[in-house]
Amino acid sequence: MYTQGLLTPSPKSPAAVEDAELLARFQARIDREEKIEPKDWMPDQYRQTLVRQISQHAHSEIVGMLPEGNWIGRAPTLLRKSILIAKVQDEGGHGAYLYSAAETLGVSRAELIDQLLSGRAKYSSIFNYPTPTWADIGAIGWLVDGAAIMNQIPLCRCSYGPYARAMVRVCKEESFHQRQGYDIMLQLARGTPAQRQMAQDAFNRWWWPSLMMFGPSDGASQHTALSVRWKIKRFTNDELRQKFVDFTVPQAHFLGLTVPDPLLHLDESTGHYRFGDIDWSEFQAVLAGNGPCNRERLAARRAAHEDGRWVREAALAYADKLTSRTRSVA
Ligand code: FAQ
Repeated sequence: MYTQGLLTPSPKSPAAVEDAELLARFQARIDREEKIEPKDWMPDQYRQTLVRQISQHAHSEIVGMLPEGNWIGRAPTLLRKSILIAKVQDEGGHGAYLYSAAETLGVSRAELIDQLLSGRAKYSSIFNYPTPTWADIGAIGWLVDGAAIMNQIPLCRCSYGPYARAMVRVCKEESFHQRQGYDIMLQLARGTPAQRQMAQDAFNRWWWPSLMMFGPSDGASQHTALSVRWKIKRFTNDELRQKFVDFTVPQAHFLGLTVPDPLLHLDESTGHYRFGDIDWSEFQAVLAGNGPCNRERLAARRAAHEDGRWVREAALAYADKLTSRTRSVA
């Protein structure tokens, strides 16, 4: 889709000394809302920030297939099953677009996947939680995809062209995902007392981890200031978290669910919902690999990678065969 050949010198070469003039011109392009494209000059740190964020995002989509994949064989109806299969496939597609976008920055997909499987790369904390009931599938669609949309709509205006363009389609699909999740919750909320309780329990499990998806609070976020200056991020973590709370609490009320936060209240003077403190020690534990499902998730990805080895080898052998045939004809 995109070439990896850069017309500008490699950022590691002496010719790529990032002098003040180049940086000023680069910042001026960003300020004029011009898109930065793969072959354009960019500061090394801009490139590194994008590789880090886009690859973590890609890994999140791929690992994010697992909690819901767990329910494909147990979805309550044929319709729910086919919707869930489509959703999980979409997430795999999002991972593929995002790895392609990262590759435009000069890093290979194989290298990125190796970082994930060796445990060196991060992926979203949210996918380290279990899905014990069908209501968890509703909660993921409603809350996790809802949070993902809140975060990703502004990424459609990210300064880096390939990432911004990939996000447009991703957001359209996430919107369908969010609606299907809300629809599951609505059906459970209108169901028997046991079904309503199941919906409430899943909501209790996913509410706080969903708020953590937006990342550390602004005071603790290492990358936000620079990413906002470079228009990779258009909003800070806390701004997006607040938007999500304001958007989601009325939806919870419509479902007749109770937000599991005794401190939550509407601040009439600002129109924003104020919420209690997030347990950042839980967030840090999940990031350190000690969440409820971290080990299980990585083990599943490693097994899938091994299972797919023969496909990669066969594809490479076929590509080699085609190349040697073309050579012998020429
Ligand atoms: N989990 O300085 P900041 C989805 C890390 S996709 C794990 O604030 P930044 C679709 C952060 O990487 C969900 N790590 O960092 C779906 C950094 O670590 P590093 C994924 C986290 O980048 C739905 C450190 O903490 N979405 O849900 C988390 O400026 C359903 C310091 O943080 C994206 O990736 C976290 N929650 O802001 C799929 C969106 N938060 O690299 C399947 C794109 C922070 O220094 C089913 N990413 N960290 O070692 C972003 O917007 C940003 O990267 C943030 C973090 C906002 C996540």
